[in-house]
Amino acid sequence: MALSPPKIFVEDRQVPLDATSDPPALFDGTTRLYISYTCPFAQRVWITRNLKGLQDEIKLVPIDLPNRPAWLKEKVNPANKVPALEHNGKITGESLDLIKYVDSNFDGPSLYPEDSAKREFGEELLKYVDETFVKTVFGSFKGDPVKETAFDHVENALKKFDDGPFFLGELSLVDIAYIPFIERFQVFLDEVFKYEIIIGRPNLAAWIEQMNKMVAYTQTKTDSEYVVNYFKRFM
Ligand SMILES: N[C@@H](CCC(=O)N[C@@H](CS)C(=O)NCC(=O)O)C(=O)O
Repeated sequence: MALSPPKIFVEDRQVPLDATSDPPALFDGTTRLYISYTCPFAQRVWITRNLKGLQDEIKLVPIDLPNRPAWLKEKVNPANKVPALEHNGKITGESLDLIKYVDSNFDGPSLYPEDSAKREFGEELLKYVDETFVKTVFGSFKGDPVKETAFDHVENALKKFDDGPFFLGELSLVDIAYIPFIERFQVFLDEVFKYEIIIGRPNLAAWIEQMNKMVAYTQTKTDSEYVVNYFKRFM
């Protein structure tokens, strides 16, 4: 099913819960997505929720991770991480599992095409993103030029289906999996290494431009200054 235009639904950000905050009324039937406003993994699930128009069904619970409440580990997620989704009396973690879970178990436009060739390529790209792309680019901050290969891989992947500017032609979970990291890498590599990831990569440039037209995504973006300062720790 083709994706209908996203609802323009801009939410105010709430003050994140910290070590002094009480937990929400856990397992009261409310569906809650525990995030940090700066976490790229949590951002994937947050974008998925927004694109499917689930702002009322899935309540966001922002956490102040550096000063996180003890109940995050004790009562919500034994891994002590975000994202975590509280739904139907249980908690699930892991962003790549969660975006599929939210897409399959809630209303709203489907974010994964039915076409088997697209799904097969989608699975390949979902495997590549955390196992190779993110690791390779973070590794390059220490001065290794292999970041070129990782962005070229993305550029070539974007050429595969020409029925739209997205990885699988139409917008899908694959775009959602990559954008939080590409957003951050673009800012950081430009600011610190004067390396512009879109130069010589027209498909990547067009894709970033399209992503930035979606309020469901743009309202989840992290402040550039924060990204630059935070990523310096990986140099
Ligand atoms: N593989 C996990 C990674 C989640 C993750 O590392 N989240 C970070 C924030 S961006 C976190 O909660 N870190 C807290 C910690 O490691 O103590 C996923 O994809 O959801």
